Amino acid sequence: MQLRTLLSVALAATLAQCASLVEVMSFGDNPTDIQMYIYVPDQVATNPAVVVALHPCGVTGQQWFSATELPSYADSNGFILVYPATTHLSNCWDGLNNAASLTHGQGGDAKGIISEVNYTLSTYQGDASKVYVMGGSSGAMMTNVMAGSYPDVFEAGAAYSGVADACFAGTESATPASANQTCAQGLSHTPEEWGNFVRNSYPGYTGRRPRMMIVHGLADTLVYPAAAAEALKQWSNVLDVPWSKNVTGNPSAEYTQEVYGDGTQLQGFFGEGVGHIAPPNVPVMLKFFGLIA
Ligand SMILES: *[C@@H]1O[C@H](CO)[C@@H](O)[C@H](O)[C@H]1NC(C)=O
Ligand SMILES: *[C@@H]1O[C@H](CO)[C@@H](O)[C@H](O)[C@H]1NC(C)=O
Ligand SMILES: *[C@H]1O[C@@H](CO)[C@H](O)[C@@H](O)[C@@H]1NC(C)=O
Repeated sequence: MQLRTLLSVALAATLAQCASLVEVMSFGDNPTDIQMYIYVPDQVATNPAVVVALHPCGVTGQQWFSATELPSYADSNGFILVYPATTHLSNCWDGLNNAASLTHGQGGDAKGIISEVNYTLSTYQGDASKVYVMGGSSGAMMTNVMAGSYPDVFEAGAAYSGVADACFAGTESATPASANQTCAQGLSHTPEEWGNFVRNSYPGYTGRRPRMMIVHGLADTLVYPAAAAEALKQWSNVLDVPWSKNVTGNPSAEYTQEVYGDGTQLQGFFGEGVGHIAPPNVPVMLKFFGLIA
């Protein structure tokens, strides 16, 4: 009996020390009724960086939390993870409406995501100059949308198996079941046209733009690899960094890295035999973000 009490006290103490993903019910302006989950590591840094992680279609925030190594890196490096989640459009993000997510301050899921960032920065005294966004598939598409509509918020982004910002503009939905797959099958524009979509999503903005990493599998038959090539055309134009070289076998044998400029602003990775979704290589991403050495 005493031993059991002792054990349960010890267990409770262990659990109390063990950070977990928790839902935040109220976090500000939320026009499309998205959800917010947050992971604050036990050893949170002073003025922590914030990484927003956007789930693929059909997946919950909790499932995306379990899908990558981000939580263990948050534990060892003290940054906060935010997992927005949507239950609408088959759990796909709504990066398709010029009157909402595709325009700065106009609403949509994007505005709820920005409210989650604001809530996190103010609640945990986060560093507003170190806010990052990453995502897989629909989350990658939304990563490019967030970087386009809110360049003032995000320092850098990483998109795994997504499409360029505004690629879905004017479609009825951005789910894999939509009749209109023009975008996912590699809708092509000139770099200048793609760049204009980004510039038009925040007219008059002249500040810095998020640095971007674009990752895609060459064996992806759902969102064609051409979609990632289009996203690279877009950010190359917006960030004004030309392609400079390819490095084969980086970070692993199946990948070729496309370096733009000196690689600090823009990088692409294409994986031979890699399907949908290209698995996020978390340390490579965090090095690009500047969150680990
Ligand atoms: C987030 O915070 C910024 C800076 O304080 C503010 O301009 C913006 O309106 C806020 N956005 C939302 C959606 O709450
Ligand atoms: C299909 O989607 C593209 C954008 O991805 C859009 O430009 C085009 O107008 C859409 N086609 C139809 C028939 O709605
Ligand atoms: C990198 O090089 C450019 C220019 O030669 C090609 O157009 C790309 O296809 C190539 N990228 C990959 C992944 O091989």
